[in-house]
Amino acid sequence: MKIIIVSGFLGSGKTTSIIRMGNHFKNKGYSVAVLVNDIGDVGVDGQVISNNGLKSKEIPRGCICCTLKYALEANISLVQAQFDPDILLIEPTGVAFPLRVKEQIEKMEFGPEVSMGPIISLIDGSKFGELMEHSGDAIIKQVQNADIVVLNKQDLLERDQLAEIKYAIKGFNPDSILFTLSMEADDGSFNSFMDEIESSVVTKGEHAPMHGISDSCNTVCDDEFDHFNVGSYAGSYEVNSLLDGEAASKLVLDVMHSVRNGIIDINPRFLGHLKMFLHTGSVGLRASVTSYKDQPKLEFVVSQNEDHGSNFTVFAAVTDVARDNLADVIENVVISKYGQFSISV
Ligand SMILES: Nc1nc2c(ncn2[C@@H]2O[C@H](COP(=O)(O)OP(=O)(O)OP(=O)(O)O)[C@@H](O)[C@H]2O)c(=O)[nH]1
Ligand SMILES: [Mg+2]
Repeated sequence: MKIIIVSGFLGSGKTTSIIRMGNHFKNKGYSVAVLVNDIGDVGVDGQVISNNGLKSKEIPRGCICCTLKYALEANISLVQAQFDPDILLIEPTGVAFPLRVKEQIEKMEFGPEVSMGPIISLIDGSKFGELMEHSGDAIIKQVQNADIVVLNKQDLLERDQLAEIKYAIKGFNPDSILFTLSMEADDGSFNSFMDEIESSVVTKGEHAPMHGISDSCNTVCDDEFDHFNVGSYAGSYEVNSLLDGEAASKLVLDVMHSVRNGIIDINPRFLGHLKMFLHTGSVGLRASVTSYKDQPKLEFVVSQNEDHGSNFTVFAAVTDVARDNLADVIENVVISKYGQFSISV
């Protein structure tokens, strides 16, 4: 089993990339599983990934590079026992430094059948300036930790902006391989990117040595949250009826607009990720906002889950807003929709 870490700041496109990469690998005959780590108490990405046809496990509530390193080890073993994939894609949280995740895995005792592939770091080109202004050192460190850097969301950038950002990234990590991509667009660059990943998976991954886990990095992890100054909150709610597509979109858009406005009242220039997933019957609806500038983006996926009830998960991790304030905003917005949509906690 080859492990590939797909990292990058909140909302940079990790889950989008993992779904696309995973399905690309599957089409080439590899078996694939995904481990996703969310900062919040309830995860969103695991549901999105499994609704897109990939086997996944979620590790919520913290960071797998330190406080959850035992959960990481247990989950890698579980994935291996249950799915025995050729490739395991790991999505750390958006505030993680991926080299630490790799180092933790290298200390685990998996034996020669588990080895490390490349670290990929994504960067959202459309927010490059603001990200650098807010937490430049930490963003640079994520780039420096990578073997392969993806300058993502090229569809939102002009040609001269792209050239400037590429120049800066090359300066941060001259040894990395840099791809400029749009993970959502269908052009040839994605195939070149996947050719590079495939060749490093097949030929270059080193075996993970066996050392046993060290206990040394809890404080470092707290630093990571500090580096980005991100607060986070997640809530999960039951919807007591099945909604059709129109009602589902209305609920998600209503909540998204209200939560986004509530966060803007606290931090008018927030960066991060406000994301929601509504699963109702055979429909999954994913919604996303990655900064104060974004309008909500909705995406329907046909649910591949057996469970045909309805549930709704709301997650926010944003810069310079405390967790309690995020909790107030989200809970108040959801409560205000209770009557209209028959939601319960
Ligand atoms: N325009 C554009 N949007 C993209 C691209 N890639 C991802 N997105 C959008 O960016 C948003 C965030 O994408 P995700 O894949 O959820 O990002 P993430 O890094 O997994 O986010 P977290 O797990 O919350 O840190 C979603 O609305 C995606 O649709 C891209 O290439 N172009
Ligand atoms: Mg994600």
